[in-house]
Amino acid sequence: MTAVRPDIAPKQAPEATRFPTGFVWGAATAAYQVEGAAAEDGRTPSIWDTFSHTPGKVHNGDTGDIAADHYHRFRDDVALMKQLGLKAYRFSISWSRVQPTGRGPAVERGLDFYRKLVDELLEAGIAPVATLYHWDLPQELEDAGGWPQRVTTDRFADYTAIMAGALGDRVTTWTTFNEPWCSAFLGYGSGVHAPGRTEPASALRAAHHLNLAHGRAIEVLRDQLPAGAQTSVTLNLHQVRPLTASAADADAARRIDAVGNRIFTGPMLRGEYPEDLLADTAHLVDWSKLVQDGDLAAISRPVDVLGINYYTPTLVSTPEKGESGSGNDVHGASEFSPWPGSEHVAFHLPEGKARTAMNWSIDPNGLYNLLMDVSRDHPGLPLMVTENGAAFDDYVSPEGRVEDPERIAYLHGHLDAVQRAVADGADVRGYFLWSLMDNFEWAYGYSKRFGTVYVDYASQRRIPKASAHWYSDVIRRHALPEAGLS
Ligand code: IFM
Repeated sequence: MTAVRPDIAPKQAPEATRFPTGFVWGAATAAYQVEGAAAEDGRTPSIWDTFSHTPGKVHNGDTGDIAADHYHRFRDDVALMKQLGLKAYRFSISWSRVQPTGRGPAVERGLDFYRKLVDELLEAGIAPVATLYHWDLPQELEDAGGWPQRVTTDRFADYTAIMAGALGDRVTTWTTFNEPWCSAFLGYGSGVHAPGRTEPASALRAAHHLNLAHGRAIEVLRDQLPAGAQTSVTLNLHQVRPLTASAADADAARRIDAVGNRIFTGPMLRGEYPEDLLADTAHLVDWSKLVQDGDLAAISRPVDVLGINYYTPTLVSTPEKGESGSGNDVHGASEFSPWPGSEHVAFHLPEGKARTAMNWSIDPNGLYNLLMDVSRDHPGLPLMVTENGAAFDDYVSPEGRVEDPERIAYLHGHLDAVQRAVADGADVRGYFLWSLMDNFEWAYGYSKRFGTVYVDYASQRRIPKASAHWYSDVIRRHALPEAGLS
């Protein structure tokens, strides 16, 4: 065996700190958050256009009308992605851009935008990862009842067929839904998201129909996509922890796990709704009528990859006497609970942990535990971290730079957690940073910056933050630098 002379050995990270071969490095965005061009080329309003234009719903009255103008600047954005060395780009499709009324024939100009975006990505050597639905239901479908109505699943199946027909020859990774929990429970429960309804029963009905629409879309994708295409769904699984070791707090955690996580993983990955969820919510919906014959078989059609979004853990207890049932829920202020059947659960922020600009506590171990828990509960299911990142109060220095050491530390900690989970047996295939660039952060408008690229909204100038250079270096090495170094 030839000895390697240390003085001429390539400067490579040691094997243990490298990521698995084929590990995908990406960044993510979503249509309403970045595209803009809200009324161009035939696009009609989605529920988020209506919601953001309703006074008092979004911070500062911000809307996605222009956003980061990705619709017009996608070529430059792809060039930037290439410069940063990204291997994959996760974007979502605006349903009302391609099928303005949510039914009927597609608008070619809308489809063309996505065709051009995908071609540009492929040309740059970046894999497109398409999400069919990231919260922007065509307003006409909401007017007809929205996700609480079963018929919306028919519309989603038709829309999926249109998109598979238009992009199936060039997009190999498809995600049905992004975070259906938010669509159901923030949209129809607490009402802090579009369409802003505060109807606990409708939220549960929406959750079932989102599940069903997912299963039906998987069937359509499987029928239409070439062999080898990958299907997936992305869930924001809550890493729920009880505040104390008491039985009461354990029960609070169980309730939130049921209505936050197992309401999706149960039917999707096991073909059943959890008994405790059905019992906790029986006063709100008649599940025996809501779930029809064949629904569970449809919902549980296998996916190739499970996407996991993680930002912060969820710490819960039973409320002290006199304490309100919501407390520090990270999902935004509302007098209505997003957690039907779990109204009497209190939420807490852990003591002594650093927080992001969202006031979310920073806890990379939550990601490690989540990946390990899902691997244990669903062995053999490949995982992908489809979102992870942090908002901080970034600004441009007089020298024109954006220094974001807290974001670098956040990303380092969470990528280290991914690596530890992989070392301990979790089959994690990739990581998508949220977000490629600053964008419309829903009810917070433009006040929260999650991007690794800074967007000066007045000029639409892009400035890669220090974290973008750091991430680029991680991708190039396929490994993390020593802690603290960048
Ligand atoms: O911006 C959102 C994204 O749209 C969905 N996941 C969480 C992100 C940060 O809040």
